[in-house]
Amino acid sequence: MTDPRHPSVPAVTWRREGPVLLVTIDHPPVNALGVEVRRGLLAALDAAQADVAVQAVLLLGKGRNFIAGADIREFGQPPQAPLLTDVCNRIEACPRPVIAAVQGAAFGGGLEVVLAAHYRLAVPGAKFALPEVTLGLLPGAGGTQRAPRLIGVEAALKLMLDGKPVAARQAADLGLVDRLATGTDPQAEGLAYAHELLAAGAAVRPTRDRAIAADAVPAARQAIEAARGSLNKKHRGLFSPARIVDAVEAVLDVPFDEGLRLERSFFLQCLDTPQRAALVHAFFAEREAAKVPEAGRARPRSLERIGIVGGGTMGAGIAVAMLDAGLPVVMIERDDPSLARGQAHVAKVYDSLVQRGRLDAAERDRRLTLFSGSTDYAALAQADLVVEAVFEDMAVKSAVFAELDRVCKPGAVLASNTSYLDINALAKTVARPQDVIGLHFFSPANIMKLLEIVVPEQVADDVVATGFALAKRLKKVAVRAGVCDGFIGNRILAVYRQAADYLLADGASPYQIDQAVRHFGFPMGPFQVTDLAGGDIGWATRKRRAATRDPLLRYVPAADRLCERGWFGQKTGRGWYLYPDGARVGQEDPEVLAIVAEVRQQLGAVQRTFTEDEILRRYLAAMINEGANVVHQGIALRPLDVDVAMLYGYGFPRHRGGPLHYADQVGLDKILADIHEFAAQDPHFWKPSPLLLQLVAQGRRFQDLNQLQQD
Ligand code: 3H9
Repeated sequence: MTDPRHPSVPAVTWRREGPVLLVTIDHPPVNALGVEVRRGLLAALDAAQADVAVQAVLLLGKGRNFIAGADIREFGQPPQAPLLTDVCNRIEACPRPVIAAVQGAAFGGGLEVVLAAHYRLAVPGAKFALPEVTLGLLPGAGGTQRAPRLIGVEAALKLMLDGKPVAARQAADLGLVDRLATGTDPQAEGLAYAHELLAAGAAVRPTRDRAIAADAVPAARQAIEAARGSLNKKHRGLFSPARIVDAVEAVLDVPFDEGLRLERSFFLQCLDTPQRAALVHAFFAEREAAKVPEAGRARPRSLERIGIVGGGTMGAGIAVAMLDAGLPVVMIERDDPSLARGQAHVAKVYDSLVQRGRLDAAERDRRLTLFSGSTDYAALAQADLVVEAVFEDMAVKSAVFAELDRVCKPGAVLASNTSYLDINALAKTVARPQDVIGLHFFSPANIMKLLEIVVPEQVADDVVATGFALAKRLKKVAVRAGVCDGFIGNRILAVYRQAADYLLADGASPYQIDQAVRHFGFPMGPFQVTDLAGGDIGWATRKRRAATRDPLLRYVPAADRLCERGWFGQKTGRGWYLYPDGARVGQEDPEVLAIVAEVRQQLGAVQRTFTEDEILRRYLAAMINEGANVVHQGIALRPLDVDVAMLYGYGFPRHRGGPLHYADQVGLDKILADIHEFAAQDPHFWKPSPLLLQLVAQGRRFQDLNQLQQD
């Protein structure tokens, strides 16, 4: 069976070694179970049965992973025979023992192959998962029926509903694997195990024949009810988790084959949902975002030592992110007390991880040995990359860059963490503008997944490639952004935040807006976000922009009125919401509503009521329209970069795929019609993006622009 990407190499090969048929899946990059692999596996099983000398079959995956799962690219296309579920049934029905020897990932359909085998072995580093739920699916090749039979209903539900990998040791404890090998070569370990099994006369052990013991049934039913009960809380608005629970319940109620039929019908239902399409889009978009022209043209520079200038919340968070990735960090501050504060910030982050049981104390101490500080820029002489994270002021940042220009070795990457300043201008202040780049981390920098890599005019390709390599090392999702005020994310945020202010001015309450946005799937609404981040931050930005504000645009000073009272949100105990006694969840505040009413009166805005749907249409149209502008102006390379930024930095619900994917699903003509409708009342704010107009005129979608030619 040949692989379409490498036509001369068969995706599955087999050869007999003594009594054991070694069946190897070799389908780069991750041995996904595409049609050629499925056909290859059937052919290998035929070969096993045709050869009387074969007494056992050993399944192996070549490369770093056993099998990453079904080929996600096939979803949404007409299914091609054989189905994976039939392949798994054939594996299970093989009259000779089938052994799976796993290294790296056995995920999704990969784990279903393992479950269908008769014996399972894991080498160190093997990991097992049923992550279909993260793609809006359920295990569709027998996983919902075999996993509960093998490891029990409760554990199987957890595996399927969390979608998270378990390591080899835990898999063995669960009963998911029979043998933990000590050696790392799956072929050698698998062969030894196969010989051992043959010597012991081990028989085939179809998982389908296992039954849930009668005395385990009440607990299993309880686990199912508990899972069902928690769906609303843990998987709100999602389709596939409920079907997972239904499919697992079938294990208790119907024979295996009937269970498989139910599983298949639930799988097809899931496959058909917009949620599945959105989650698969998110999966690929995250990976595509790293494919930028510069990284295609140049290799990253080496990164061994990191410098960070500034020990505030941001600098400390970035330091922790680097230390967590095993990169040594030198922190620079202007004087000893500031340095001590910066170091204390870093220590505090680690101490809280230890307190919450997320890290053990020895590991914290080990990471902190990589951390040092200085008030002398000379300590950065050997740094390969320095991130400046000082006060957002051009003069202050240029002064730092002058120092970096003086002390850093040739070829060091000089990065700024600015969130809106002009990096082109900053780069021009040094003698090596080709080394200057923006690395826009999001707070808390050690937690938030998004990293905007801001690419100034003169930056060298290999510096951009280094930014992406760093993101990968930090396990962050990187998005390339051009230089403009706010780059991709904050620029779009400014516009939809403004739409929220207009909704407020025209009659919607902040609480109603937040609720509508939460119901759409964001973890928080815009007013809650302000309270969490601190209202003073936005206030400072508004003051800075006051002089250049477009006089034709309405200005809603409600947030200013709160800030003037010192109501900055959670940290001051009140903002848009009340937080009595340090509460994390806010309460609605009648005084805020009174202030809002006063502001509305001053503005003379015509008051009306809004339904939740109307609120969302405006909020999202503003987001989508500015997203289109960002693509149109080349600030984002492709629509998918906007989606990734909003998914990983701004809480856009993943099951909706990002604002531009969502717009495609709704229909761009509908979005445009909304914008025209809103523009009738406020033409200065609601101006359709030229890209949106163009796409609608051409009958195209954002998705059509997602193919990027690497040059
Ligand atoms: C399933 O199995 C359904 C079944 O129950 C039922 C069926 C009936 N398919 O992540 P990486 C590509 S649902 C196609 O950067 P890593 C990926 O796009 C599936 N392509 O590598 C990238 O391509 P490119 C359940 C896939 O080393 C390249 O491989 N399984 C798939 O950081 C490298 O990927 C999952 O959800 C796939 N399944 O991580 C597992 N997987 O180079 C998804 C990867 O062109 N995969 N690609 O950009 C993973 O979690 C990670 O890829 C893995 C490796 C941990 C395996």
